[in-house]
Amino acid sequence: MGSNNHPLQTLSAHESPFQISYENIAHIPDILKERCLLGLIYFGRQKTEIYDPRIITVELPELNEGGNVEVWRAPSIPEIGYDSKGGIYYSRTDSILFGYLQFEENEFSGLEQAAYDAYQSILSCQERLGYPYLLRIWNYLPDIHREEGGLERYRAFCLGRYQVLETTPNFERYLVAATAIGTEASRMLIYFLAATEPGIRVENPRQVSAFHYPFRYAPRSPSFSRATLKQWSNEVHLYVSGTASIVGHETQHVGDPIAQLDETLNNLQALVENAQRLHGLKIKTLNDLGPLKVYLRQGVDWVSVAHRLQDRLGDSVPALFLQGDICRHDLLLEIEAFYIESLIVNK
Ligand code: 3EB
Repeated sequence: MGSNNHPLQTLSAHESPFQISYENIAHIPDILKERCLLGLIYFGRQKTEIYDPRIITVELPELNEGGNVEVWRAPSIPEIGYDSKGGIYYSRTDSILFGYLQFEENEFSGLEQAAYDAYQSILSCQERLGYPYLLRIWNYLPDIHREEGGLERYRAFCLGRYQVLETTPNFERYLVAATAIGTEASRMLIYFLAATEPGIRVENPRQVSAFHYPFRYAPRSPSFSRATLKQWSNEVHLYVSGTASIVGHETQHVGDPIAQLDETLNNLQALVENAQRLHGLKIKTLNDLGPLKVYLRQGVDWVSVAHRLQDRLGDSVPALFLQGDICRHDLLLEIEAFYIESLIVNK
Protein backbone atom coordinates (compact mmCIF):
# COMPACT_ATOMS: atom_id res chain seq x y z
CA MET A 1 0.00 0.00 0.00
CA GLY A 2 1.41 3.37 -0.94
CA SER A 3 0.90 6.76 0.61
CA ASN A 4 -2.05 8.90 -0.28
CA ASN A 5 -1.27 12.08 -2.13
CA HIS A 6 -2.13 14.68 0.42
CA PRO A 7 0.78 16.82 1.49
CA LEU A 8 1.39 17.05 5.22
CA GLN A 9 -0.45 20.01 6.58
CA THR A 10 0.70 22.37 9.26
CA LEU A 11 -1.25 22.78 12.49
CA SER A 12 -3.13 26.00 12.73
CA ALA A 13 -3.39 27.95 15.95
CA HIS A 14 -6.33 26.42 17.81
CA GLU A 15 -5.90 22.80 17.03
CA SER A 16 -4.97 19.81 19.10
CA PRO A 17 -2.29 17.61 17.56
CA PHE A 18 -4.86 14.80 17.79
CA GLN A 19 -8.05 13.90 19.61
CA ILE A 20 -9.35 10.69 21.09
CA SER A 21 -12.90 9.61 21.82
CA TYR A 22 -14.98 6.49 22.41
CA GLU A 23 -17.80 6.09 19.92
CA ASN A 24 -20.46 3.62 18.96
CA ILE A 25 -19.39 0.70 16.83
CA ALA A 26 -22.36 1.30 14.51
CA HIS A 27 -20.63 4.43 13.26
CA ILE A 28 -17.58 2.61 11.89
CA PRO A 29 -18.54 3.01 8.21
CA ASP A 30 -19.01 6.76 8.64
CA ILE A 31 -15.88 7.16 10.71
CA LEU A 32 -13.85 5.43 8.01
CA LYS A 33 -15.05 8.03 5.52
CA GLU A 34 -13.49 10.82 7.53
CA ARG A 35 -10.38 12.13 5.87
CA CYS A 36 -8.79 13.25 9.15
CA LEU A 37 -8.98 9.82 10.75
CA LEU A 38 -5.65 8.70 12.24
CA GLY A 39 -6.83 5.36 13.48
CA LEU A 40 -9.75 3.41 14.84
CA ILE A 41 -9.27 0.96 17.67
CA TYR A 42 -11.61 -1.97 17.69
CA PHE A 43 -11.96 -4.25 20.73
CA GLY A 44 -12.88 -7.90 20.83
CA ARG A 45 -11.72 -11.40 20.10
CA GLN A 46 -13.23 -11.30 16.62
CA LYS A 47 -11.90 -9.04 13.90
CA THR A 48 -14.26 -6.67 12.13
CA GLU A 49 -15.49 -7.74 8.75
CA ILE A 50 -14.27 -4.44 7.38
CA TYR A 51 -10.72 -4.23 6.17
CA ASP A 52 -9.00 -0.89 6.51
CA PRO A 53 -5.37 -0.34 7.44
CA ARG A 54 -6.46 2.34 9.91
CA ILE A 55 -8.32 -0.25 12.01
CA ILE A 56 -6.33 -1.65 14.93
CA THR A 57 -7.83 -4.68 16.64
CA VAL A 58 -7.12 -5.04 20.35
CA GLU A 59 -8.14 -8.64 20.96
CA LEU A 60 -9.65 -8.11 24.41
CA PRO A 61 -13.38 -8.49 25.11
CA GLU A 62 -15.16 -5.34 26.15
CA LEU A 63 -17.13 -5.90 29.36
CA ASN A 64 -19.56 -3.00 29.38
CA GLU A 65 -22.26 -3.78 26.80
CA GLY A 66 -19.59 -3.80 24.13
CA GLY A 67 -19.90 -1.79 21.03
CA ASN A 68 -17.36 0.96 21.61
CA VAL A 69 -14.51 1.92 19.36
CA GLU A 70 -11.74 4.36 20.13
CA VAL A 71 -11.27 7.00 17.49
CA TRP A 72 -8.10 9.00 16.90
CA ARG A 73 -8.48 12.11 14.77
CA ALA A 74 -6.02 14.64 13.43
CA PRO A 75 -6.68 18.32 12.75
CA SER A 76 -5.54 17.83 9.16
CA ILE A 77 -5.51 15.00 6.66
CA PRO A 78 -2.87 12.51 7.73
CA GLU A 79 -0.65 10.60 5.39
CA ILE A 80 -1.47 6.91 5.63
CA GLY A 81 1.34 4.48 4.91
CA TYR A 82 2.95 1.12 5.41
CA ASP A 83 6.56 0.69 6.38
CA SER A 84 7.26 -2.64 4.71
CA LYS A 85 10.65 -3.08 6.33
CA GLY A 86 9.23 -3.17 9.82
CA GLY A 87 5.69 -4.25 8.94
CA ILE A 88 4.28 -1.10 10.47
CA TYR A 89 1.08 0.60 9.41
CA TYR A 90 1.05 4.26 10.25
CA SER A 91 -0.64 7.58 9.87
CA ARG A 92 1.21 10.80 10.38
CA THR A 93 0.86 14.54 10.45
CA ASP A 94 3.65 17.08 10.69
CA SER A 95 3.76 16.60 14.48
CA ILE A 96 2.85 12.98 15.24
CA LEU A 97 3.37 9.46 14.04
CA PHE A 98 0.72 6.93 15.07
CA GLY A 99 1.67 3.39 14.14
CA TYR A 100 1.13 -0.27 14.89
CA LEU A 101 2.38 -3.72 14.14
CA GLN A 102 0.52 -6.95 14.66
CA PHE A 103 1.76 -10.41 13.87
CA GLU A 104 1.44 -14.07 14.70
CA GLU A 105 3.86 -14.30 17.52
CA ASN A 106 4.52 -18.02 17.06
CA GLU A 107 6.50 -17.09 13.97
CA PHE A 108 9.17 -16.13 16.50
CA SER A 109 11.18 -18.24 18.87
CA GLY A 110 9.58 -16.84 21.99
CA LEU A 111 8.36 -13.53 23.32
CA GLU A 112 11.80 -12.14 24.08
CA GLN A 113 12.77 -12.38 20.42
CA ALA A 114 9.36 -11.13 19.26
CA ALA A 115 9.62 -8.08 21.53
CA TYR A 116 13.16 -7.44 20.42
CA ASP A 117 12.25 -7.53 16.74
CA ALA A 118 9.09 -5.48 17.23
CA TYR A 119 10.89 -2.71 19.12
CA GLN A 120 13.71 -2.71 16.56
CA SER A 121 11.13 -2.29 13.80
CA ILE A 122 9.42 0.54 15.64
CA LEU A 123 12.67 2.40 16.28
CA SER A 124 13.81 2.11 12.69
CA CYS A 125 10.41 3.18 11.41
CA GLN A 126 10.53 6.23 13.68
CA GLU A 127 13.98 7.01 12.42
CA ARG A 128 13.13 6.59 8.74
CA LEU A 129 10.06 8.79 9.02
CA GLY A 130 11.61 11.40 11.30
CA TYR A 131 9.70 11.04 14.59
CA PRO A 132 12.49 9.96 16.90
CA TYR A 133 10.68 10.35 20.24
CA LEU A 134 8.19 7.85 21.55
CA LEU A 135 5.48 9.41 23.74
CA ARG A 136 3.25 6.44 24.55
CA ILE A 137 3.16 2.75 23.72
CA TRP A 138 0.63 -0.07 24.13
CA ASN A 139 1.68 -3.72 24.21
CA TYR A 140 -0.90 -6.53 23.91
CA LEU A 141 0.86 -9.82 24.39
CA PRO A 142 -0.50 -13.36 24.05
CA ASP A 143 -0.42 -15.56 27.13
CA ILE A 144 1.85 -13.46 29.36
CA HIS A 145 1.90 -15.76 32.37
CA ARG A 146 3.02 -18.93 30.58
CA GLU A 147 6.58 -20.04 31.17
CA GLU A 148 8.92 -20.11 28.24
CA GLY A 149 12.52 -21.22 28.54
CA GLY A 150 12.34 -21.00 32.34
CA LEU A 151 10.98 -17.45 32.29
CA GLU A 152 7.47 -16.07 32.53
CA ARG A 153 6.63 -14.60 29.14
CA TYR A 154 5.94 -11.08 30.50
CA ARG A 155 9.48 -11.11 31.88
CA ALA A 156 10.83 -12.37 28.57
CA PHE A 157 9.04 -9.44 26.94
CA CYS A 158 10.72 -7.04 29.39
CA LEU A 159 14.07 -8.50 28.42
CA GLY A 160 13.56 -8.08 24.66
CA ARG A 161 12.17 -4.56 25.06
CA TYR A 162 15.04 -3.52 27.32
CA GLN A 163 17.67 -4.80 24.93
CA VAL A 164 16.40 -2.53 22.19
CA LEU A 165 15.58 0.56 24.23
CA GLU A 166 18.91 0.54 26.05
CA THR A 167 20.61 1.28 22.71
CA THR A 168 18.79 4.62 22.43
CA PRO A 169 20.37 7.87 23.65
CA ASN A 170 19.44 8.87 27.20
CA PHE A 171 17.47 5.67 27.52
CA GLU A 172 16.39 6.10 31.13
CA ARG A 173 15.61 9.78 30.84
CA TYR A 174 13.29 9.22 27.89
CA LEU A 175 11.33 6.25 29.24
CA VAL A 176 7.71 6.72 28.24
CA ALA A 177 4.26 5.75 29.43
CA ALA A 178 3.16 2.24 28.54
CA THR A 179 0.49 -0.39 28.83
CA ALA A 180 1.32 -4.09 28.75
CA ILE A 181 -1.62 -6.48 28.91
CA GLY A 182 -1.95 -10.21 28.31
CA THR A 183 -4.42 -11.48 25.74
CA GLU A 184 -5.85 -14.81 24.70
CA ALA A 185 -5.09 -13.98 21.08
CA SER A 186 -2.36 -15.56 19.00
CA ARG A 187 -1.27 -12.24 17.57
CA MET A 188 0.95 -9.76 19.33
CA LEU A 189 -0.07 -6.13 18.89
CA ILE A 190 1.97 -3.04 19.65
CA TYR A 191 0.77 0.44 18.82
CA PHE A 192 2.48 3.69 19.59
CA LEU A 193 2.51 7.44 19.42
CA ALA A 194 5.76 9.18 18.48
CA ALA A 195 6.70 12.77 17.80
CA THR A 196 9.40 15.05 16.51
CA GLU A 197 10.02 16.45 20.02
CA PRO A 198 10.39 14.48 23.23
CA GLY A 199 7.94 14.40 26.11
CA ILE A 200 8.93 14.56 29.76
CA ARG A 201 9.12 11.46 31.91
CA VAL A 202 6.89 11.64 35.01
CA GLU A 203 7.12 9.22 37.94
CA ASN A 204 4.95 8.60 40.98
CA PRO A 205 6.36 9.24 44.47
CA ARG A 206 4.13 6.49 45.94
CA GLN A 207 5.64 3.89 43.63
CA VAL A 208 9.14 2.73 42.96
CA SER A 209 9.86 3.54 39.34
CA ALA A 210 9.21 0.33 37.40
CA PHE A 211 12.65 0.80 35.92
CA HIS A 212 14.04 0.28 39.43
CA TYR A 213 11.89 -2.63 40.52
CA PRO A 214 13.83 -5.35 42.31
CA PHE A 215 15.25 -8.06 40.09
CA ARG A 216 12.59 -10.62 41.03
CA TYR A 217 9.92 -8.85 38.97
CA ALA A 218 11.92 -9.05 35.74
CA PRO A 219 15.47 -9.95 34.75
CA ARG A 220 15.76 -6.58 32.99
CA SER A 221 13.91 -3.46 34.04
CA PRO A 222 10.35 -2.95 32.86
CA SER A 223 11.23 -0.01 30.64
CA PHE A 224 8.44 2.49 31.04
CA SER A 225 7.60 5.58 33.08
CA ARG A 226 4.41 6.20 35.05
CA ALA A 227 3.43 8.96 32.63
CA THR A 228 4.67 11.11 29.78
CA LEU A 229 3.96 14.83 29.80
CA LYS A 230 3.96 16.53 26.43
CA GLN A 231 3.57 20.19 25.81
CA TRP A 232 2.03 21.04 22.42
CA SER A 233 1.52 24.51 21.07
CA ASN A 234 -1.90 24.99 22.67
CA GLU A 235 -2.26 22.07 25.03
CA VAL A 236 -0.45 20.01 27.59
CA HIS A 237 -1.09 16.28 27.51
CA LEU A 238 -0.43 13.73 30.20
CA TYR A 239 -0.34 10.14 28.98
CA VAL A 240 -0.79 7.91 32.01
CA SER A 241 0.56 4.35 31.98
CA GLY A 242 -1.37 1.35 33.06
CA THR A 243 -1.57 1.97 36.83
CA ALA A 244 -2.28 -0.68 39.42
CA SER A 245 -2.46 -1.38 43.13
CA ILE A 246 1.26 -1.21 43.77
CA VAL A 247 2.80 0.86 46.55
CA GLY A 248 6.57 0.98 46.67
CA HIS A 249 7.11 -2.06 44.52
CA GLU A 250 4.65 -4.37 46.26
CA THR A 251 1.16 -5.40 45.26
CA GLN A 252 -1.47 -4.28 47.77
CA HIS A 253 -4.86 -5.84 48.62
CA VAL A 254 -4.34 -9.25 47.07
CA GLY A 255 -7.72 -10.77 46.20
CA ASP A 256 -9.75 -7.59 46.77
CA PRO A 257 -10.65 -5.79 43.52
CA ILE A 258 -12.42 -2.83 45.15
CA ALA A 259 -9.50 -2.13 47.47
CA GLN A 260 -7.17 -2.49 44.47
CA LEU A 261 -9.27 0.04 42.60
CA ASP A 262 -9.08 2.52 45.49
CA GLU A 263 -5.33 2.06 45.73
CA THR A 264 -5.00 2.53 41.97
CA LEU A 265 -6.96 5.78 42.19
CA ASN A 266 -4.70 6.90 45.04
CA ASN A 267 -1.76 6.24 42.74
CA LEU A 268 -3.35 8.22 39.92
CA GLN A 269 -4.02 11.07 42.33
CA ALA A 270 -0.41 11.09 43.53
CA LEU A 271 0.89 10.95 39.97
CA VAL A 272 -1.25 13.86 38.88
CA GLU A 273 -0.20 15.89 41.94
CA ASN A 274 3.41 15.21 41.10
CA ALA A 275 2.88 16.48 37.56
CA GLN A 276 1.23 19.57 39.08
CA ARG A 277 4.07 20.20 41.46
CA LEU A 278 6.87 19.63 38.96
CA HIS A 279 5.35 20.88 35.73
CA GLY A 280 2.54 23.24 36.67
CA LEU A 281 -0.32 21.09 35.46
CA LYS A 282 -3.61 22.59 36.61
CA ILE A 283 -5.72 19.46 36.98
CA LYS A 284 -7.86 19.71 40.12
CA THR A 285 -9.32 16.25 40.53
CA LEU A 286 -9.33 12.88 38.84
CA ASN A 287 -12.76 13.84 37.47
CA ASP A 288 -10.89 15.95 34.94
CA LEU A 289 -9.16 12.94 33.44
CA GLY A 290 -9.92 12.15 29.83
CA PRO A 291 -10.81 8.71 28.45
CA LEU A 292 -9.87 5.86 30.81
CA LYS A 293 -9.36 2.21 30.13
CA VAL A 294 -9.93 -0.22 32.95
CA TYR A 295 -8.42 -3.65 32.41
CA LEU A 296 -9.79 -6.43 34.58
CA ARG A 297 -8.54 -9.93 35.05
CA GLN A 298 -10.99 -12.68 34.09
CA GLY A 299 -13.38 -13.48 36.93
CA VAL A 300 -13.28 -10.03 38.53
CA ASP A 301 -16.77 -8.61 38.97
CA TRP A 302 -16.49 -5.63 36.66
CA VAL A 303 -19.92 -4.26 37.60
CA SER A 304 -18.95 -3.59 41.20
CA VAL A 305 -15.68 -2.06 40.02
CA ALA A 306 -17.59 0.16 37.59
CA HIS A 307 -19.94 1.31 40.38
CA ARG A 308 -17.09 2.11 42.67
CA LEU A 309 -15.33 4.02 39.90
CA GLN A 310 -18.47 6.02 39.28
CA ASP A 311 -18.75 6.78 43.01
CA ARG A 312 -15.21 8.10 43.02
CA LEU A 313 -15.10 9.92 39.66
CA GLY A 314 -18.69 10.68 38.76
CA ASP A 315 -20.22 10.19 35.33
CA SER A 316 -18.19 12.64 33.37
CA VAL A 317 -15.13 10.48 32.74
CA PRO A 318 -15.55 8.13 29.78
CA ALA A 319 -14.30 4.66 30.66
CA LEU A 320 -13.95 1.43 28.79
CA PHE A 321 -13.83 -1.92 30.63
CA LEU A 322 -11.71 -4.59 29.00
CA GLN A 323 -10.86 -8.11 30.08
CA GLY A 324 -7.18 -8.92 30.05
CA ASP A 325 -4.28 -10.20 32.11
CA ILE A 326 -2.38 -7.71 34.22
CA CYS A 327 1.39 -8.25 34.32
CA ARG A 328 1.45 -9.64 37.85
CA HIS A 329 -0.65 -12.61 38.90
CA ASP A 330 -1.90 -10.84 42.01
CA LEU A 331 -3.05 -7.68 40.23
CA LEU A 332 -6.76 -7.81 39.44
CA LEU A 333 -7.06 -4.55 37.55
CA GLU A 334 -5.17 -1.71 35.97
CA ILE A 335 -6.22 1.74 34.71
CA GLU A 336 -4.68 3.90 31.99
CA ALA A 337 -5.68 7.47 31.22
CA PHE A 338 -5.28 10.54 29.06
CA TYR A 339 -5.41 14.05 30.34
CA ILE A 340 -5.57 17.16 28.18
CA GLU A 341 -5.23 20.73 29.40
CA SER A 342 -5.81 23.71 27.17
CA LEU A 343 -3.19 26.46 27.28
CA ILE A 344 -5.37 28.95 25.49
CA VAL A 345 -6.49 31.62 27.93
CA ASN A 346 -10.02 32.76 27.23
CA LYS A 347 -10.25 36.56 26.92
C1 3EB B 1 3.14 -2.06 37.18
O1 3EB B 1 2.89 -0.93 37.60
C2 3EB B 1 2.00 -2.85 36.58
O2 3EB B 1 5.71 -3.47 31.39
O3 3EB B 1 5.01 -1.88 30.06
C3 3EB B 1 1.85 -1.52 33.90
C4 3EB B 1 2.08 -0.75 32.75
C5 3EB B 1 2.62 -2.64 34.13
C6 3EB B 1 3.08 -1.09 31.84
C7 3EB B 1 4.94 -2.55 31.11
C8 3EB B 1 3.61 -2.99 33.20
C9 3EB B 1 3.85 -2.22 32.07
O4 3EB B 1 4.27 -2.56 37.28
C10 3EB B 1 2.36 -3.54 35.31
